[in-house]
Amino acid sequence: MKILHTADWHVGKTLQGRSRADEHEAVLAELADLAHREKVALVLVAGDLFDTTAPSPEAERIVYRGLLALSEAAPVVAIPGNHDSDRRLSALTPLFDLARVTIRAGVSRELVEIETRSGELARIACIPWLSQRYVVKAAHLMDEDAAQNRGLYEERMALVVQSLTEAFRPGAVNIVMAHLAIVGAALGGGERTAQTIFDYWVNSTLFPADAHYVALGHLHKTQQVIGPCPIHYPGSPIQLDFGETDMNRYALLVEASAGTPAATETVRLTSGRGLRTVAGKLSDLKPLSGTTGDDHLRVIVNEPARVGLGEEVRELFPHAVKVIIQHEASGGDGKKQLDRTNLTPHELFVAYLNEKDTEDEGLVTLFDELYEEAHASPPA
Ligand SMILES: [Mn+2]
Repeated sequence: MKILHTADWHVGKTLQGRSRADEHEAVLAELADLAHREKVALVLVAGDLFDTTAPSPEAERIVYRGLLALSEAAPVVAIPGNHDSDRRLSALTPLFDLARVTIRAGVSRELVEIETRSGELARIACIPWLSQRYVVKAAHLMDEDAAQNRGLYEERMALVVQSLTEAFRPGAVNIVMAHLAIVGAALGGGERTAQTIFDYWVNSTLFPADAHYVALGHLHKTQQVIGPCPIHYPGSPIQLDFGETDMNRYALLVEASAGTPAATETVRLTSGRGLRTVAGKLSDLKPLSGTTGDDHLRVIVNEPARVGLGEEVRELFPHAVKVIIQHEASGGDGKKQLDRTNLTPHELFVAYLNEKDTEDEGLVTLFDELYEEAHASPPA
């Protein structure tokens, strides 16, 4: 049977406040076209459909219509990722069931079964994103050191995978779909930092050799992971972050049968706009004007700051979403030190991210949550 595997849509993600809704709409339509054209028997969406757990109505419209459009080509099975709200998705489960879209928001021993028109059976063990706090009991998180907790997380994830895949059956196409990070795999860029730290990485050896295919989400770079069976990340369908090195985006077409391990083919997706960084003195940048197509640009200008420089750069590059003026002062004292004395922890963290040239609202929210948690008064 032919399967379309995609993940990490991150619908709702903006770029310096600019909406990317049109790109997301276009790329989901491109995926639905691909599913129709290739007559796939099954579509797998391995988490991070949304960029936040509280998406805008526009983001919801795009994702839900995208899922429905895919389901017109073939049955769809989806799991939440670390950016999704499992509760929001699980609330919609009964409605989506009516439309051949199965959303598995929690862990269940009952595998999802999809029978194709030709009578082939796919059995899918679904493992949505599980936080360390969920998998390793809170008490352990407080007692043990980080390395031990990582071990515990991995150990318990292995138990989860094992207990679900025990239900694999000869004669069916046995699939694991999961949202997690595998040791040795490469980050694509734009993943949420706090949840890509090594606490959450597991070894590919926890997947069983009798899985015909492991459909992963979480890392944004298209890649195969070495392991006991075919294990793949499709990557995000549009480029999400300036830090991403590969501008090409893909979906995976998987050919699987009960008799052989799956073979995959990468299919290039072209709907999203590129994210590109150009850097140099104004004289270096001028010749590049008009050569960058409709790519979103980050422009780093190596000139002393002066009034009007930003506007000049934006005139050269109308698609510039970020202009950074970065002049290495000769003999100066380097970066101006920020006066930190009167800043709140929230402001300090935002200032730190700015210094690192990172903008991630999700990360700031996570920081705020953790800070609150750490300072909450203990129960009486
Ligand atoms: Mn993701």
